[in-house]
Amino acid sequence: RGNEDGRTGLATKTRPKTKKPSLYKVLLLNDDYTPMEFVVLVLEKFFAKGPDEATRIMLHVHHKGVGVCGVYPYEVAETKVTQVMDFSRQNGHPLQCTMEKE
Ligand code: TYC
Repeated sequence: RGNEDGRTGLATKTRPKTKKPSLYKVLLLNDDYTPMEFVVLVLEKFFAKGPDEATRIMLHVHHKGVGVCGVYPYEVAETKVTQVMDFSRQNGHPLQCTMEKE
């Protein structure tokens, strides 16, 4: 619609109905104990990465100390962090996952 009401001629506001949610990066942190294959599994299982991309991200974290697994709206990012932390603890690994505003 435009900025004028069709019947009354009164001004109306043209504006997208919804606002975009803020996005959050989900980060994996390096440690000395979590097996590389487990980190690859986490990236495949919770972040829908294929084997090559998962391995690339894992090696990036291994060498740089931190890396981005994906970017999501707040609640999705929060769920991924919880899933990764729970799954890692269930399997006896100290892997750390966190999030930060993009
Ligand atoms: N540094 C670990 C090792 O040498 C592998 C690893 C990679 C751990 C990425 C955590 O987020 C991580 N086994």
